[in-house]
Amino acid sequence: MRPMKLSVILASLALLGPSVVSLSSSVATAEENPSITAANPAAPHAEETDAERDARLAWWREGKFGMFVHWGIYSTTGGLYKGQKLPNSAEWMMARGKIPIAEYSKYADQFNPTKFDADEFVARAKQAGMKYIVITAKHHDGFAMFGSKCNDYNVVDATPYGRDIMKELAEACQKQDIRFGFYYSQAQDWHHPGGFGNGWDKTIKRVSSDEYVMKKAVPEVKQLLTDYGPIGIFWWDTPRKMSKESFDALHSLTGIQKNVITNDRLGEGYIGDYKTFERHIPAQAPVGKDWEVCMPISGSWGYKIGDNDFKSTKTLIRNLIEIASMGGNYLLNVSPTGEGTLLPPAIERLKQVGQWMEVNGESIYGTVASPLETLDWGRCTRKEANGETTLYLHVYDWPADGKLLVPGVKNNVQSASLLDGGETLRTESTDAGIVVSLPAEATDEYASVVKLTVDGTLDVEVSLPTFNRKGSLVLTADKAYINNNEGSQDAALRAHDEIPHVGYWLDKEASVEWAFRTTEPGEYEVHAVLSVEAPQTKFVISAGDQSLTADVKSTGGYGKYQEKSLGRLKINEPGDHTLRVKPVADAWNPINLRQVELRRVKK
Ligand code: FHN
Repeated sequence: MRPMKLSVILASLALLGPSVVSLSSSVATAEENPSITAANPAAPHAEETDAERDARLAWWREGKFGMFVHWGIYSTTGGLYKGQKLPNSAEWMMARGKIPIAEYSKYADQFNPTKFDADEFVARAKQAGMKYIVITAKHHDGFAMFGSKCNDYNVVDATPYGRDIMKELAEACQKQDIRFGFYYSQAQDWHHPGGFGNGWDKTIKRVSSDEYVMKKAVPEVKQLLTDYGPIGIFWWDTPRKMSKESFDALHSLTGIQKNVITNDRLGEGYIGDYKTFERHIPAQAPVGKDWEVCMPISGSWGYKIGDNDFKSTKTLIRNLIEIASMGGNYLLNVSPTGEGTLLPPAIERLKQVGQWMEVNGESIYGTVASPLETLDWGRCTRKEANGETTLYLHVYDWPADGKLLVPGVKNNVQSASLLDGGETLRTESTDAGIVVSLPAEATDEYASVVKLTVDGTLDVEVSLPTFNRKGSLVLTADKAYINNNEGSQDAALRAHDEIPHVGYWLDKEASVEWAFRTTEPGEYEVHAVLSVEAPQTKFVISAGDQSLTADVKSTGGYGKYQEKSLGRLKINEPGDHTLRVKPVADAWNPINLRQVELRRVKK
């Protein structure tokens, strides 16, 4: 089918018009909420000033901590198919089990979460200290957890439950002052004949992805951004190659809510408002970017029978602290069952995290990255206001001698105290930094927080790998961030002869990246130490808008590492950059990557 002209798409968007019909009256509609406007074909936020952007992201940067929810008809099965456990996350069961659409759709008949209570659900997130909720309005299986107006494969029309869960949650969030957001699988849709990802159901009479986008994704995204009140976040996922028209159409819809915040997973260069990391905390924070780590509280995103891999409360609290100390947000996922409740281990951990946040929330909310180097006793978050800086020292390892060194800080101390209880603490300024005298006992088993306020700002520069005097920069696997795609074999850090490498890199959607700094424009030879078993493999190395395609021949086996010269890269602007290695989808064969080296080309 000939790709639809943008004008045709926008005309059809306009046809959709501002829908004012909403299923229940209490969620604000376009009329009642000026921030909800008719489809704005212009590129949302294109004209936005930095100040306007800061204002729009302020609540999100202040909130730091959100709840992610993966819930769908797959939750009725707990990931079991014909009594068999399927690999990976439960929401991928249709794909892992290669379940035909006709068979999978029948799970909707069983979806009846009678124990679900939207107010109680939101209250649980609020008690845990979470400031926003992002829930799967539609995941890859194509099932809508809201009353989709463009097809009846949804919770209102296709389940015995028959209620619009998204509407009830939107209301509960408004009542409890929790920001509400939608996850929407814009490309993968294993139910629609034009959706991406269903290669196993041979009964599908395929149509173009443009048709899928125009007939399903666009009307649904529009409905979600029009009929459910103020939407704080729109969370795209697993981008796939679509037509420019389709990307533009989806992107332009976010103009319906001028304050909505979007992530970086729409694809096609639509980087959104913040960068996402999944399941792992990056070794280095992306510089100058807003970012968020999403992570399951257990192993699977969707509810999975037998998934008892719950992270401890200690791990969850220290993840939140770690991420905040690097300047990021934490989106912690929970997995409601088919009945609409959370499992006791999740409820218990949320409660305990909430108890810690009750006492220590000030050391997380509204903080920014620690200016200090890696601390051996814990982590640090920071707030700057009214000409003074407050450091929140999250102590994991309470010093036996009661002396806590805050290295490198020379500022005059105003005050120091324990956040829990407020006990005043003595301090001493030394050449090494400020030494805080602590009482004998830690105040908390997870992290004891010391509040240290000093005059002025702390001008400690965040260090990033940069070039040595010879003009060389070596980026090793152990310092890399690995972007994995869910459901696939995880590319991960491994080692041969105790030398770390990124290995098991079967998935062509996975990529590896490093943050680094240059101090001058330059051209660089790119060398890599790697091993390849297959006769040949291709991947792209990019930094900013510059990239090169590496075409690498076999090294004779995964254990046989060679240094390969891959070509040159120009980096015109001095500053902070991200070097990314990403497979060429149709020419990829796995490699084990030990390191990438940039060598400045002498002028
Ligand atoms: O495939 C999805 C997966 O099911 C889950 O939704 C995660 C959450 O970030 N995202 C994709 C994998 O990257």
